[in-house]
Formats: sequence, structure tokens, C-alpha cells
Amino acid sequence: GLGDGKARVERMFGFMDRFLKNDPISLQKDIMDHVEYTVARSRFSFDDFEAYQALAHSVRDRLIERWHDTQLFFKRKDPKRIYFLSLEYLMGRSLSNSVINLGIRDQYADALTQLGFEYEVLAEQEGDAALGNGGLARLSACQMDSMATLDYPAWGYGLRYQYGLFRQVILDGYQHEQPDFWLNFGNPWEIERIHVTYPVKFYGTVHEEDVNGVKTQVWVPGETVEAVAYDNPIPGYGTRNTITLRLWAAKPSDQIDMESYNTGDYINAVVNRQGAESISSVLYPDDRSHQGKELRLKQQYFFVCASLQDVIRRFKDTHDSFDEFPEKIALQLNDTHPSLATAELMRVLIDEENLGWDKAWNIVCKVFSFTTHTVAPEALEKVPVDLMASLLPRHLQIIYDINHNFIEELKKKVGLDYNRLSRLSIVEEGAVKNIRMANLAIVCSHTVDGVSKSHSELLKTRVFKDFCELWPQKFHYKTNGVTQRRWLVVSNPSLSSLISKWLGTEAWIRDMDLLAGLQEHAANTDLHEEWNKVRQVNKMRLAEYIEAMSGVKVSLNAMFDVHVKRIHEYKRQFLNLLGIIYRYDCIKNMDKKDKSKVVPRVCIIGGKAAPGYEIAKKIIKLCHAVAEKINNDPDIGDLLKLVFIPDYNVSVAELVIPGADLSQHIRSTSYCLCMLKAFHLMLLTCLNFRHIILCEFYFFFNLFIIRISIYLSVINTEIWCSTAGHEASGTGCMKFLMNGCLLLATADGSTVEIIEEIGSENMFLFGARVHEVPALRESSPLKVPLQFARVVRMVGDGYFGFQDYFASLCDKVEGGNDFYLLASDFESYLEAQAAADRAFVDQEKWTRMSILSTAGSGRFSSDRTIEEYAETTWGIEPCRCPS
Ligand code: Z2T
Repeated sequence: GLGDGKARVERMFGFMDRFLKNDPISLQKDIMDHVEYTVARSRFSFDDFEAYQALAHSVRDRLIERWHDTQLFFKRKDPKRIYFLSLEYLMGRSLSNSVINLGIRDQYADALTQLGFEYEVLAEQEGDAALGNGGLARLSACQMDSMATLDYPAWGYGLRYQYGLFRQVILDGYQHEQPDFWLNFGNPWEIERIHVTYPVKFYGTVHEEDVNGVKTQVWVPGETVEAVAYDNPIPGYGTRNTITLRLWAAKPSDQIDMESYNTGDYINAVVNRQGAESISSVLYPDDRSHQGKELRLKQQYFFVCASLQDVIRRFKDTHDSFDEFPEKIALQLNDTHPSLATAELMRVLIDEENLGWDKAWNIVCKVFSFTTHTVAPEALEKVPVDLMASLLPRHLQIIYDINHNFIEELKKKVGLDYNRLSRLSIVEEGAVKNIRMANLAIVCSHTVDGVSKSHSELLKTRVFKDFCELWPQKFHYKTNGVTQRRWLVVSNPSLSSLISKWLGTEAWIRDMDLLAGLQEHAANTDLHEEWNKVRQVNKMRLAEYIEAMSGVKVSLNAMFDVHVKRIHEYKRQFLNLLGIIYRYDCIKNMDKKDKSKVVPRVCIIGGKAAPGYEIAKKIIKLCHAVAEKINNDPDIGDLLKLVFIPDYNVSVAELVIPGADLSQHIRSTSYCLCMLKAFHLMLLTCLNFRHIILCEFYFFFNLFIIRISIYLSVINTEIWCSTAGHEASGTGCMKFLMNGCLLLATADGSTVEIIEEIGSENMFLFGARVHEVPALRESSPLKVPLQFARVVRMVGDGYFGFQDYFASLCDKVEGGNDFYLLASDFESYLEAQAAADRAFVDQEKWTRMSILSTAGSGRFSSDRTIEEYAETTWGIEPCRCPS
């Protein structure tokens, strides 16, 4: 009974003084015990990796203590919980993040020194957990950190892929993919829950049965696999709260099907069962489309089914009636990947809990919210009806029923406008019938969020136009953010200390808005000196890494110009390369006198291409071919270097970002619409000015001045707002911004909001700028600038070798094919690059811009994003475990 539980809890809190201690002696003892008893090595003979393992296990013990307390506390308080469903998490390394969030990094460093080890060296032993592709997956990881730090009662659910994102190996400049054997050396950050398992069923048939006079659909599945839970504790910073990321692994069900064992073929029966594990074996490495793959759908359902069973089991532990379900549970769909959860919850509530359709539907509509991360309508997930019918026959029925009800309601509302109805329908008719997963998610969710202000505009005007018109109140946005714990405190400790010193507090680690306090010191020469020293040391670390990886020696006086992210045509790494070729060509044709004025550059590119994405792979090869030429040209020397950083991942990012002077976010924005908007605004402004001049000028001179400045600031922020970009948000730019790196960018996704925070004068923007609008209109996009044609031809004519191989790459931007507008943006791109050069020579100006970048990055903390979700979408409150 309750009394029992209470007494037990009190007794347990009585054991508090038995918690592990964090003084150096206790830490040393714990580490050495793990060397002996966990890693099972002699205390007198173990290597760095084994020392790391022991260290990790001692940290794990401390995580587990807090984790138990938090889970017990949540259970006692029974607050509304948020369940975050995502098929991808890019957690990277856990050691440093954990000891920093637990507040015991320095103690560990001391303890290790006394044992004769160096903390940094051991931390380098850890491999990345890379259970995701890119931005979306790292966002989930950042948001988990924020949910823990802000004390929200949150659970993350995901898949425990046996192989995460492939390792990128470069051979002769070509990308090769190798499996990521991340679990081969053990994973101290997870706890296997052998008793937390659920059956997941697939295939089979549905038939109608008469149960007590009620017609009931009965699914007789054809295959059962088991989902096993692996828990990853996620500690918050400055709190005892430690939440759970629960990842599911597939294993054969232990419910034996007697039939298959009776055929006498025992060996084959066992071997076939083992196939169940393939469901969670490998992460799909395409970051945008996985259309119609059976294994992918299996992964999605496996994940969703196990997670919901877990959620419902936890709910039923303390509740008798499903009426309270929506008050206690929020389910967040991270993109459409987990959107089968909607149909699955319907199925459970109807078929297993016997709530009936109306009650079930009422619950489903109240618990789900959906965040979309994409801009391109063609990137929206679709599942062929045939595939759904064979794998999940009962779910297909339910989806049809949901759609039928939806369309009937719609007809009442909008009449028989069949075009509109068919655009909104969850089922896409055509040669191949498809389920539109986004439509399913939207219809079943109470809120649909975009990931930046400009993304939300796009949703309204393009991607989900019809739905926005139907349910305008459903659509919102929460601008993405990243966690300053990982992207400043862990990855850039010296800059973090400097920030704390000048702000006089470490409170910014939990409250990023405080960074604005740096603004008042932006011109302080003492700060400048310390700031540059820190940045220079970070550049040195990066330079050492570059030399180790590529053999290229780079000068620390050069501007480190970084472009790291997944390789994609719309992200325009090709534009960057063409700019580099142009720069190379210019330097090559200079006389000695002019060369002395060149600002030296180290261009750094990194990122993975999806294995089947030919053009992206050619871009990687081109980078290597150009680098080969430039880096070995004695005419160029230190004036220009180009390096490709292989296998870009979270831990490489932690090294690269703090060492960057300039970073590129040059994704394509279509500027036809941009120009229209700019022109429209200019017109409006002129009209307003006339109005002011006629009516107010003589009487309200002061007011006039104020209004001018307001208008100018409006222009400044609005004018950059491209209405049709390709990047939903972009989060890399935020990490660079925090670290005091200047941005060279086009204005779409989150850059639009970065401009609002730090001002366009502190960045290098290109694309449609208001003063260029007339010029841009004159030169139609088909008119290719001469220099552009020239550098593309250098590639096409084999100047860098591999002429045939690069032909199709050149095709992509020549002869009117230039979909991502490389040609029309080339001149303004070069201008922005030249502006960066000019600013770099003026060290004082550059440093001020750098400080102001960090100072203006407060809004881009994922703490802010999560607070917005908690308050407006999830309706949850913090639940802080006492310490
Ligand atoms: C992804 O990383 C993103 C969008 C996707 O659309 C898929 C993947 Cl794997 C389905 C990215 C966006 O491209 C990026 O703009 C955004 O910042 C990020 O998600 C997080 O929202």
C-alpha cells in the first residue's frame, strides 16, 4: 500500500549519505575499482582506453544515482509528462557532457592527474554515438539536454541502431562508406533493461468478428519480434534531474511458435528467428527521403509500438481511466518518421482497451503535436498503400477510417471542392496509392510547429498551404536552438571561462540571455586581447588536427573559413568551391606587389554525402582535386589552402567550430520572391515617408527622426527575409555564432532571426540585398557572370583532372539548369567574401564583431526553444528533484 511505499521512500532518503562522494580520493578509488572489477584489468597494467572505460563507469554510477532519484520523484509527483518520439539522435560523446552537467569535471581532472593520467587524453578515447544523420538528429540531442536542465518530466524514445551513421573514409578523394561499429567496444552510457520488453507484431490479416453482438476487427499478426529497452541517462546542468533516453533494440521473440519447430529443421528455425534483429540493425543514411522501403516502415512501427506500450504501461500504473490520459501525457512527433504512432494509439485504444472510436479519437487529437523540419514538398514521406496493407493491415484500416471521417467533415465545411479535398486527403490517389504521412500527422495533432520564423511562412504559403487555410490556429513555429552546455562549455572551455569572467557569473550556462551583457564590453581592449588569445589557441588545436588528418600545414595568421554540414546541392558546397577556384585564379595572376595585400585563407570543408547521392559525392571529389592543385602550387604558398575534413561528426564539430574565424551558410534562396518583397517594402516605406513629410515634418521633427530609425530597422530585418529558401532552419550557424565565429550567409531559415539579433552589419550577407535589387532585376538569372562561366569551365575542361567525372557536376549549373542559383548569386557571393577579407585585416573591427556575435546568440539556446514547447505546445511544468 501507499504507507508502505512512503515508509520505504523515507528509509531510502535516509541512505542519502551513502551516495558516492566526489572528492579526488573517492574518485580515484572508484576509478581503480572499475579498472579491476568492471574492465577486469590488473591495477598495474591498463591502457588509456581501459582507463577511459573505468572512468566512464564511475561517472555512470553517479548518473544512475541521480537518475533513480529523479525517476522516483517523477513517479511520486505524477506530473504531466512529455514523450519525445524521434527516430534519430546524434548524441556524440557522453563523458565530458556528463561530468560538466554533474559539476564534477575539475574533481575528475584532479583525480586523474594524481593517478598519472590526463583527463583530455582519456576523453579522446570515446567514440561518437551517431544514431542520426544531421541537423534533425543533433537537434533532438540538444533538446534532451535542455529538457533535463530545465527539470521537465521528459522521456526521449528512439531506436538503438547497431550501426549508426556510416563512417566516411576518403580514398583518392572519393567517399567510401564503412559501417559504424560503435557497440563493439561496449557502451558504458546505456543500461540494458532485460525485463523491459514488449512484443511488436507485423503482417497477417484482419477479419471481422462478432464480439457480444458488436462487429469488431481482429488482427491476426504473422510475425512477432521483441523490443528490449536500453536506457541512456541524460543529466541536466545545475540540477539533480536526470532524465531517460530509452532506445529500443529488436530481438527474436521468446514466444515459441511450435509449428516452425515441428518441421524438424531446428537449425534453420533458430537462424530465421535471428533475422528479427535486422529491424534495429542500421540507420538509414539518407537525410531527406526514404520512400517506400519496407525495412524503414518496419523500423518506424517497431519503434512507435514499443514506445506506446511503455507509455501506456506507465500511465496505467497510477491511473484507472483513460479520461486523464490527455492531462498526463503529451506525445511529440519529431518530423513524420514516428507519425504511425497516431494510428497505433487509435488501434490500442479501440482494439485492446475497448474505448470505442469516438473516445479514442478524442484522446489522440489531444495528445499529439508534430514538428516538421522540411521545406520541400517532394521530401514529405509517403508510404505505398500496398506496403502498408501487407505489413500493417489493421493500421491501414484505421488510417482509412481517420481519413474518411476527416474528408466527410471537410465536405461539410468546404463543400465538394474535389481538388482541394484530394490535396488535403491522407490518401494520395494515383498510379500508386500512397499514405501521406505528413497529412496523417497534421490531422491527428493539435499543434504543428515549424522550426524557424521563415520556415513557418513557407508552411503557410507553400508546403501546407491548404491545411493552414483550414486550421490556421494549429500552425506555429518554435525557432530551433542548440545547447550552450555542449557547444560552449564542453567544446570551448577557455572561451566559456572568459565569458564567465567578464559577465562576473556562470549563470549564462542556464540562462543564455545573459550573454547580452558582453555587448557593453565589445570595445574593451582588454577583452579584445583575451578574446583573441583564446581564439588563437583554438585555431592552433584545429591546425594540429588538420595537419594530422591531411598533412597540410596551415598558417595561424590565415582566416579559417569553415563550411561543414551534410553535402547537398541546396547547401551549395559547389558554390564555395567555385569561389575558391576564383580566388586561386586571381592570386595566380597577380604580381608580387598585389600578392602582399591578399588576406591568407584556410578553407575547410567537411561533411558526408548520402551513399546514393552521386552529385554530392562528386562535390567531395572536386574538393580533393582542387585542394591537390592549390596546396601544391608554389605560387600560392600560405595565401590559400583548402582542406577536406573527413568523417565530420559531433566530436569533430566540437573541435572545428571553436577554431573557425568565418563560417559559411550559403544555402540557396530563390530570390525572385525575395526581390518582390524587397520592392514592395521599399514602396511602402517611400509612401510612409511622404506621409510623414507632408503631415508631420514641421510639427514633429523629433518624431520623424524616431520613425526613420524604426523604418530603417524594419527594412533591415524584413528585407533579408527571403520567402522561398531551402533550409528550414539550420542549426550549425548557431553553434558558430556562440563561439564568436562570423557568419557568411544567405538570409533564410534561422539566419533571418540571427540578423535580427546581431544586426546585418555584424555578418557578411549576400543574395538579394535591397540596394542590389535594381541591378538584379536588370541582369536576368539566365545571364551568367563571366567569371562564373570561366571557373566552371576550368572544372569542366579538366584543369583539376577527372574531366569526364566532373562533367555532370558542371551540367548542374550550366546551360540554364542552375536550379540552386549558383550563377546568379556568384557575384554577390564574391562581394561578401571580399567584405570578409576587408574586415579581417581590421583586427579591432573583427574582434568587436566576434564578441557581438557571441553576445547576440542568447536567443539560439535550445533552452528557449524547449521552454516555448513546454508552455505553448505540451502544457507541461518543471518538476525539480530535490538535491
Ligand atoms: C534534417 O536534418 C533536417 C530536415 C529534414 O527534413 C530531415 C533531416 Cl535528416 C525531413 C534539418 C533541416 O534541413 C534543417 O534546416 C533544420 O535546422 C534541422 O533539420 C533541424 O530542424
